[in-house]
Amino acid sequence: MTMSDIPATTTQTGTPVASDAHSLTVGADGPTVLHDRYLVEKLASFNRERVPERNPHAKGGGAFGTFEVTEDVSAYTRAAAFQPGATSETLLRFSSVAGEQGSPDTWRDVRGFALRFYTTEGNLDIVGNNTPTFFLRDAMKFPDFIHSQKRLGDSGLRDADMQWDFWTLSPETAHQVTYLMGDRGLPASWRHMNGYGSHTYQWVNAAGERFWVQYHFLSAQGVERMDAAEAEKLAGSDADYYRRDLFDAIARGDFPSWDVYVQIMPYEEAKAYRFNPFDLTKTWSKKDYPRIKVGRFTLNRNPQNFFAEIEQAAFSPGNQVPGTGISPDKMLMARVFAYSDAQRYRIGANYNQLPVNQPHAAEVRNYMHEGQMQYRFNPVEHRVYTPNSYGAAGGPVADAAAGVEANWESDGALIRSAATLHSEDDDFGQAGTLYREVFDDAGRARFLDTLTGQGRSITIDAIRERFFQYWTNVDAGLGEALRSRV
Ligand code: HDE
Repeated sequence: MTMSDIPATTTQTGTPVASDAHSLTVGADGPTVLHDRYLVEKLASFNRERVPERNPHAKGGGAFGTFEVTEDVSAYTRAAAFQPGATSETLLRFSSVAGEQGSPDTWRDVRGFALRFYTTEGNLDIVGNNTPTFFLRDAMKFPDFIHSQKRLGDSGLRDADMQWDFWTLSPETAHQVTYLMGDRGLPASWRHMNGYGSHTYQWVNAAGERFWVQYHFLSAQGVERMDAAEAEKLAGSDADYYRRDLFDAIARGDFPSWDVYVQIMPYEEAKAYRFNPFDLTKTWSKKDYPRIKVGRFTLNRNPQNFFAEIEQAAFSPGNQVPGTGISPDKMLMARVFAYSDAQRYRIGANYNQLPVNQPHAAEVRNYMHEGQMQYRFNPVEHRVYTPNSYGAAGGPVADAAAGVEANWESDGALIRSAATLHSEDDDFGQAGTLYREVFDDAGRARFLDTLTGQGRSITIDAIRERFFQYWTNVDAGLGEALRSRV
């Protein structure tokens, strides 16, 4: 039988190979020869299939879509992607934080919500979570925090003692831990959760006026939770439950969407706001700064290749565009360094040349070149340096008017300090409000059950005592209830 209608397998350099199954040997049972170049190439390629997984946010999934601006927010930003009627291609990657690549989707965790807009002014990445806050307010603590969520040095096991040891010694975690132990820690699916930029960012309008901004992405599917018992069952029976749910929904044409809102704070109001508006452990009151609608994005295209398009997707909060930018949030400033650094290690120096990471609606023009796996290159007449005297043919010239950057005034001595100047800055206040005023009775009951289980899993008395004190600081009644139940 001839198989000539099926194309022949080839080597990586395009030469047809004689067998998919048999190595070249000396006689039927003789030694395998080293010059079987196809066998060697196949095994070598296999050995190099994995890149280092993200540390954290290793387990995830994602899809592409379209963002459309339905309102007029041009008074606040000049970014082309946010002008009335503008549309941009988007990429959204969801993830869990602590688990590794193969870990069950339905373990309780905060969920990553990494959103990219491929805009005509370059890629804009808002790398957020399904919570509007975070555990910390200084990047110096981040590696320790993630270590405490991951695994013990000796046994390689996850460990409640180390999680609660870290949390209870770091009171600024209380607000986010309240979110985590509440219903947000177990969403019904990725489609049924909101996303948040979490940090304060800056917008700049065409007149150069500056605003502080918080992004909210509200699920059009509604926010739904999963029962703890169901989550535990799924963790065993369908570890990829969220990944499957998203992929299947898009494959059947049931496209999930999110409404994009912002809270806008006039630039000058930051100084006197009752909370430090750049403190990532806090939210801004929606009474003070109501949500303003911007538009909607819909996920309508599954990846064709998970590794190339999702595993190698390289987000960075530093990817901002003219009219958007970062703020003096210490965490955000550190993230601008950390993400690109992680990608250079994880994927390689030229990671931004990969199809998923290169801009799709803008051009790249600069004098950076070469390095491992260079793929893109400049037109032949470009100089390899700037300044040069060759005019437009010689290559690009930076333009201060085009490259509008977020900015703010800052002054002071170099210090290492937690000091803050805002009247209501504390660690437990907003956590208490979340528990008492945002959770409903049923949500509070579930929260108490979850914390009871957590408290019982602590094996060291001093840590358990701090656990009681931590929750007493959030709410005295809650602390008492836990003392009697754990
Ligand atoms: Fe991340 N974070 N992070 N993080 N994070 C990473 O980036 C980091 C923080 C978030 O789907 C890493 O490529 C530091 C806040 C998401 O690809 C790493 C600090 C928020 C994702 C990293 C933070 C996040 C990451 C892992 C403290 C929400 C997945 C490898 C200053 C507002 C993105 C990588 C994706 C991933 C560092 C804090 C969300 C190591 C240093 C706050 C959604 O670079």
